[in-house]
Amino acid sequence: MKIERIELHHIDMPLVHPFRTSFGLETMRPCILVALYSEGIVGWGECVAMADPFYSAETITTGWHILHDFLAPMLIGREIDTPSDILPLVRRVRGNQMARAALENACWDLVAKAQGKPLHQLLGGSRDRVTVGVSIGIQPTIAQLLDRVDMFVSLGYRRIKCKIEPGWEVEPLSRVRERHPDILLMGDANSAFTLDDIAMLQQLDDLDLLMIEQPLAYNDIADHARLQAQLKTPICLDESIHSVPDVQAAIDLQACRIINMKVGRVGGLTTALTIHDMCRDAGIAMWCGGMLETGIGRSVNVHLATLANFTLPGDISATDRYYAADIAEPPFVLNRDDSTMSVPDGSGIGVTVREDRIADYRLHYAAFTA
Ligand code: OSB
Ligand code: MG
Repeated sequence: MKIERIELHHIDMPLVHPFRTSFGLETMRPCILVALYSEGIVGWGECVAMADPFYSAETITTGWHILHDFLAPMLIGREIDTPSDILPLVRRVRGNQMARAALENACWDLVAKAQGKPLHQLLGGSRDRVTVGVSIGIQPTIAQLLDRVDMFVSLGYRRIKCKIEPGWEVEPLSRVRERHPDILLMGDANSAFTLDDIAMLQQLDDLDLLMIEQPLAYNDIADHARLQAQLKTPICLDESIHSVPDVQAAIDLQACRIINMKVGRVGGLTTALTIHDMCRDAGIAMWCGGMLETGIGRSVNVHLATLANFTLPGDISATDRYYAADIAEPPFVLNRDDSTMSVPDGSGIGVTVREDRIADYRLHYAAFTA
C-alpha cells in the first residue's frame, strides 16, 4: 500500500477528573493523532507523550517535532506491505519511541483494515474479553481515596491501583486493604523512591499487594534488582522499559517479576510483540499499561492485551472515567460481571473516529501529500 497522505492533529481534551501522580497533576490530556491514508482507507495512531517531560523524556512538543520534521517525511509516498516494514524505515530516528509508535500503530490499523481483519487477529491474540483494572491518582485525603476506591469497586473493577509517593504509601494502601480484603491491590510510585526507602517498602509486603510498580528511578534497572532481592512483593517495571535490550537487562538482572507493557513507551506494536515473547519465554508476567489514551490508543491496548502472556489485569478503564466526549466511538465500557472489556470485532482497531470532535479539540494540524 502506498502512503498517499499523512495528517497530524494535535488535540487537547479535558479529563473528567484530575489525575495526580508522584510526577504531577493532569487536568487536560493533550495528544497527537496520526492519520495515514491509502487506497481509500484511513489508519489511526496516537502519540501518548504527555505535556511535560515528567513521566518520560518525550513530550507533546517533541512528539510533534519528530513526527512532523522526520517521521512523516520518511514515510510519505512509501510502499508498505506489512506494519513491520515501518521499523527499518524509521530506524534512523533514535529514541522518541512514543512518536514512532504513533506512526507504526497507524500503519497496523491501516493494514488490518485493508485486510478486513480486527487488529488482534494480526497481532496473534486470542481472547474476546480482556481483564482490566483502574488506576487511582493521589487524593487530598484518605477519606477521599476510600470513597473513590469504593466507587470503582461498586462499578465492578476488581483490580485497584493506587498511585503512591513519599508520605502517601503505607497508610493509604493499608486502609484500602483493610476495607477491601479481597480485591487485587497494587501501588505505583512512578519512580518516587530510592533504596533508602527499603524499610518502608518492606512494610508493604504485609499488604498482599499484587505488585509494586516502578518504585525506583526511571532509568535504574540495577537498583530494582537489589530491591527485588529484598522484597516479597513482585516489582513491576514501567518507566525503565523502553526497548528490547531494557527487557533483556531486567530479565538478566532479575530486576522485576512483572512488566507493564506500554506500546508507546517501547516504540510500537512490532517491538511490543517481540517483548511479549521474551517475557513469556523468561517467565515474566505482563499486563497492558495505560497513558490516559483516547479511544484510538485505548483500542490498541485492548487488542494487544488479547495476547497470551498478558495474564494480569490492564490499566484499561472505561472511557467515561477519562473523557466526557471522546474522539472515537463507541465508548469502552466495563463488563461488570467479570471486570473485563470486550475486544472490538470490526476491522483494524474497530472504533469509529469522530473527526468533528477532533476539530473541536484541535490546536495544530499538518498534512503531507505524496
Ligand atoms: O504510570 O502507569 C502510569 C497515566 C499516565 C502516565 C503514567 C501512568 C498512568 C496511569 C494511568 O497509571 C493509566 C490509565 O488509566 O490510562
Ligand atoms: Mg506506571
